[in-house]
Order: sequence, then C-alpha cells, then structure tokens
Amino acid sequence: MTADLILHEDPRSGNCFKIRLTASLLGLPLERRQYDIMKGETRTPEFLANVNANGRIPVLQIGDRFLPESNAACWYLAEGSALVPADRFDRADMLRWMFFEQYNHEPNIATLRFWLLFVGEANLTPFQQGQIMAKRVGGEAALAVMEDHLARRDWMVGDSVTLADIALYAYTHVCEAGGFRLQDYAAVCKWLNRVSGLSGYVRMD
Ligand SMILES: N[C@@H](CCC(=O)N[C@@H](CS)C(=O)NCC(=O)O)C(=O)O
Repeated sequence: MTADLILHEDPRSGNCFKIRLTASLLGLPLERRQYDIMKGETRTPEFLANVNANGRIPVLQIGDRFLPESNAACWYLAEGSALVPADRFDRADMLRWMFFEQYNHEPNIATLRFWLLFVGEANLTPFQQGQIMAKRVGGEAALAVMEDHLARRDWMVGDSVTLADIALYAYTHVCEAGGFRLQDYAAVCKWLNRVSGLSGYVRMD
C-alpha cells in the first residue's frame, strides 16, 4: 500500500529538509524515497515521466499526485495550521519571504554550498567559477536583509514561527559550507537557535 505522503528527496538538500522540518513540526508522518542528485538519479526517463518533468527534487507525493517545489509542498502540508498566519497581511508577508528565499537567498547561498561542498571548486566549469563572487555578494546581501529584519523581531513574520522561518532556515543554518560567516550575523544566529529549539524540530541528515 502507498503511504499518504511520500517525500522524494536527496537528504543533503536544504529544499528537501524544509519539507521534513514542516512535517515534523506538524507531527505528520512522511515516507522518504531517496535519490542521488550527483548521479543524475532525478534525470532518468522514469523520474522525468513519473515524478517531476523538471528533473529535480524535492517532490511531495500525495497519494498518486506529485507536487514539486519545496515551498509549495510546505504550503500543502501547513495550510490551516499555526505555521500559516491567520491574518491576511501576515499570510501575504510570509509568501513575500518565501519568494525572497527562492530569488535572493537560495540561488546564492544554496548554490555556493552545493558547488563548494559537493562538486568541489576545482571541478566547477569556468562559467561557474566566474559566478562565485557574484553569488557570494548576493548571499551576503540576503543575509544582511535577514539580519536587519531579525534585529527587531523574533520571527520573520508576526509573533510565532511560520513557513517563512522554515524556508529561510534550511540553507541559512548550513551556509558556512558555502563560505558564509554566520558570526557576522548575530540576530540571525539567535533566530537559528529559536528554530532549532522548537518542539518537533528535526535535524538535517
Ligand atoms: N525551486 C526548487 C529547487 C529544486 C532544486 O534545485 N533541486 C535540486 C536539489 S536542491 C536538484 O534536484 N538538483 C538536481 C538536478 O538539477 O539535477 C525547490 O524549491 O524545490
């Protein structure tokens, strides 16, 4: 019998971790199916035809339906829970930070972590090597925006943890693997501790 919720993932991926963390905070059981992105296991004809035509994990399988994109999957799990604000403005503000994560944060911070930790700087293409500095500057700018915001509040939106915190936590807490210095961001560090102190918190594998 197929489980209700199946996470197609590579456990090294922060995007996948967001979904595990959301499910864990909500007490929802997830079956995990693992793929090695370094071996192209999300690019096989079977994966493209049956799981995600975009060739990427995470994908949340709900019964016989497949939902790619980490933040969409977190939304599916959390809609109607305390992880989504009841207030209309706060709900939109939460989405604002989730779009910020996908546009300003993840493409810089997650990509540098992937390149430096898993691919190795020496194995990068000349094009990728030429992008390192821009990604470093972009990632530092995103962390500075978070630092400024969190210097004045405990959570990204409202007075309690929301999906905005989960989405941004995933790659922030491992950003040093991409060469970023968390010690430069004191308010971000305190917020990271707030998230990891939540009841139901689960570690990234
Ligand atoms: N915007 C997507 C990004 C998904 C993504 O880039 N996944 C990466 C791992 S974090 C992947 O599957 N890479 C393998 C590949 O592109 O072949 C999300 O938030 O889920």
